[in-house]
Amino acid sequence: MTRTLTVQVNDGTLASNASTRSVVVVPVNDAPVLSGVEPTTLAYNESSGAKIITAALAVADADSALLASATVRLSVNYRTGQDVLGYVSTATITGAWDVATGILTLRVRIRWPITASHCAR
Ligand SMILES: [Ca+2]
Repeated sequence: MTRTLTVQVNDGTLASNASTRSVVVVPVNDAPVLSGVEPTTLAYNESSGAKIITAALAVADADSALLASATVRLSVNYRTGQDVLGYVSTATITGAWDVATGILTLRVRIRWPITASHCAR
């Protein structure tokens, strides 16, 4: 996006001519911003099946309305063989659960629009 700077001086009585210069601002790729995950503790009864982790997740990206990938990680007290993260499969989303690290990675064949409908379970 081009911006125009205008410079003008004044001697205390009269103003000079105005001189301008155009400035082309080259955008950079800003990181997406994640918000909305509920701050309250989620109660889960052992062996009670899948449970949605968040219904309020929001993502914003100043550069694009499309995402390429996401990760969900059991970051504290992950128990190998007991804890599992899953996702809702679609025609465009693939997922990989890494049992060793407790990380669910979601990737897309076609970048998907940013919505909260792809929450981990
Ligand atoms: Ca971006």
